[in-house]
Amino acid sequence: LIPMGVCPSATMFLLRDNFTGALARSEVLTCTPWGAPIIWDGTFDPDVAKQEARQQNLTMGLTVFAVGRYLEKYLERFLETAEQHFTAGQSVVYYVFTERPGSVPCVALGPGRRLRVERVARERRWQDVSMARMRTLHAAPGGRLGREAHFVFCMDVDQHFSGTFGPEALAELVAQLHSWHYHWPSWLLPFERDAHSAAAMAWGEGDFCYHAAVFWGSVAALRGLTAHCVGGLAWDRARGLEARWHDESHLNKFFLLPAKVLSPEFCWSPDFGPRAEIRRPRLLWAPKEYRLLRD
Ligand code: 2GW
Ligand code: MN
Repeated sequence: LIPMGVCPSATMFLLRDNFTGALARSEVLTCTPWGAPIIWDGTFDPDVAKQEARQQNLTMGLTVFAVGRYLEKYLERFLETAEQHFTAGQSVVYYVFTERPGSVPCVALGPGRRLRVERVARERRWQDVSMARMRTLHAAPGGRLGREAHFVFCMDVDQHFSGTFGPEALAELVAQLHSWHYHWPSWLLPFERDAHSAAAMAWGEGDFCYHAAVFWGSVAALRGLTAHCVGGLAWDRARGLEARWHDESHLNKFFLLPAKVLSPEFCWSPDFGPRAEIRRPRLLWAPKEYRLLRD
């Protein structure tokens, strides 16, 4: 487990975010050293969050890339389970980026929910497929997404929803604790250490490792994030470098002090087995089939 920390602004965020049971999770860290809440199951009232989002009449964008074999393999289940669990009852626009718009499965959508398909080029190397997402996401607010969505969730497609994923997760910019590493000491975290890379983290820098399979925020905040990552990726490429975890390394460099952090319950792998602190997983990773898919 992550050691318990002292949170200077605990009372403040209890009041501000209507936390009902933060003390019920005294066994886990519910606040970062810089005062940002870490959202665990039981530390928020889902109804309050839902009501607030409805009152503000927010539209959520959800972007997902399904290129090459990932389209047939993952997209349908991702969308079907999103319809069941992702901000139910609210206005949602899915943006599916693929090189084969005609092959996107027809998924029945609830009222107020739309799906848009955007064409992207297929990169040759898989590392480029993943990294090119940052460029596409950076350009996206210039199109329909910028006019339609207030908040944008960016997700990997090789996962599916297994529990309510909703407004409790909203904030200007949110990072997901990586469920591989949340209980590791920070010096072991797999940050980029090559000082020549734009994603390089100095020893002692970076308290947590964040997962690029889910990040989100306001459209404006995401423009800042994607600009940073696009710039970092270009910097590295110009020097013949590629960060250890590609776009994820640059995301971690950007996310030194995120305003809100989600517990690993929100993006969990069933392969880890049951753990006392993981109560209700919200997104589950598909089994990694790297050998099969990366050739
Ligand atoms: C990527 C790697 C190897 C083979 C295929 C692909 C691939 C990815 C692809 O053929 N088609 C495709 O649409 N993608 C998209 O990129 C898809 O949305 C997928 O979920 C995403 C990231 O690739 P993924 O899920 O295979 O990589 P992970 O789960 O190991 O991801 C983490 O690390 C990546 C960088 O290495 C990214 O930062 C990712 O966001 C992280 O979760
Ligand atoms: Mn993935």
